[in-house]
Amino acid sequence: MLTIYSDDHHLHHGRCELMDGQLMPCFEMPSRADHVLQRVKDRQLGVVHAPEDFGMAPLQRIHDKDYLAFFQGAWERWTTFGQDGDLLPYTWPARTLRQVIPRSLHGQLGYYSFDGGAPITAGTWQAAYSAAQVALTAQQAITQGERAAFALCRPPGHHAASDLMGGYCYLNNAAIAAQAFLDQGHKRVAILDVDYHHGNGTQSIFYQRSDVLFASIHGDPAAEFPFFLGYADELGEGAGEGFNFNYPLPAGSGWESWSAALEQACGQIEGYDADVIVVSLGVDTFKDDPISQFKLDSPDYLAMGARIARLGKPTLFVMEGGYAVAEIGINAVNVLEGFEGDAP
Ligand code: SP5
Ligand code: ZN
Repeated sequence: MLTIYSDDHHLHHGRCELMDGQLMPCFEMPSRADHVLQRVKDRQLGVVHAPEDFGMAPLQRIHDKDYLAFFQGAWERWTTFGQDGDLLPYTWPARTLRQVIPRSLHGQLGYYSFDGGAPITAGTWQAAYSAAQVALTAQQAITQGERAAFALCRPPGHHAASDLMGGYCYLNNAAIAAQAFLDQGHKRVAILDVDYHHGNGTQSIFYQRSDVLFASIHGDPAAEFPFFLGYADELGEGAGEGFNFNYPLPAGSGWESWSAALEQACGQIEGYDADVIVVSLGVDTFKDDPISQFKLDSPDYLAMGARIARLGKPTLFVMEGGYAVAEIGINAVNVLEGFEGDAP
């Protein structure tokens, strides 16, 4: 399988995230992608190519123009305050407050984010821009005839909405790629999100549309980040009604219950008759993940890939979460090897 990868991800190395009531060293770190790349090479998965540059237009198909301009310029504005440390939001337009964009940098950052988990550093824009180009380059390879491709994106994307960053995500790589498939003539794209966390950004982007089906298996939002989206009764709205499927599972879920949910998600995707599948590939479902509560083991990822392969469609894998850094490469590449059916 072809892998697309850019070294630019190293430009994003946040120091701290606000999580569980505390400032903590970032779990989303550069070594994550380095380990996945190393495993791709060790297992001789296939060639690794650098991304092409498709410019801003495909990003603007998903993200609000003002959001992109804000994100691109935020670091520069922060430095004019004499600051050179990570920039984090600290106040948000919650209930009772007006959704009006203020003039202040911090006000705007609160407006364009939903949590304190996505620090902006000097290189964050460039890293996120390149990750989106990684997804688009892998997407192009599939339109040119590849059965499957792996977009080794970092930072991840599935929590990012059209005008919101959060949950380590800034640009929604999977959504950008899905839209590119449609813009190039595909009619129906299915996004299967297997990350431990609900893909709130992706869901919100396509919630009112029938040309992208979204199915996500994740920790129950009543107990787990991102808390405010991802329940089973969210089925889409308007033209999108019947094209959104959430499978929230309790803490402690292992392969037996997880794979039963996968079976249901795959059933929906089969009924939809998608032209192409985009997999939001997070491996934070792993039993030793430091911030997650599922119990999948490394061999389970082979079975996951094999089941996705049985959908029988061209498939784009887009890297999302996974924070057990020592095992992230094994688990992510196991999905890809399971898909290709050449597992040991
Ligand atoms: C892409 C992605 O996986 N983003 C995840 C962002 C999660 N941020 C909040 C995590 C809160 C974790 N709480 C863990 C409690 C375990 N002690
Ligand atoms: Zn996650």
